[in-house]
Amino acid sequence: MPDKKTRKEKKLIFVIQKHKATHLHYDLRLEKDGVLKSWAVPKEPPMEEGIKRLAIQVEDHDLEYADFEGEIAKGLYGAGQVQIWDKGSYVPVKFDEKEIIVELEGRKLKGLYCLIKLKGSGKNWLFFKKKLINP
Ligand SMILES: [Mn+2]
Repeated sequence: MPDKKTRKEKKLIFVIQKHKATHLHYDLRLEKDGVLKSWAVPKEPPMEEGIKRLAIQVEDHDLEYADFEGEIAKGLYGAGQVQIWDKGSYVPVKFDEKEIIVELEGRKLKGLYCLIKLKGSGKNWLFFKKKLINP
């Protein structure tokens, strides 16, 4: 059984960047194996249980990108304003190819969140706050 100290050492970066590109979306990023695993969420990420959001997996980003805010110039991929919408750390509970459960410690998103890969699709996932069965 890992003690509290061990859990603390496992804290990893989590960030959500609000991105006003051609279509407004929210880029959810989780540090994993030295990169930021990334998903584009077309609607505001849920702060409460009971709301499920589509999350489209996109290419990994460098860790340094977690601090990026500013303007991506016209003509470049993703042109538009990027601002950090939420940032903090997370503790992985489960992290595999089809299911990710994380405990988020952000300013807006706190608690257990799930990313579940949709069957038959290469990159579509569902992102939602996990219902606590025994609170
Ligand atoms: Mn984006």
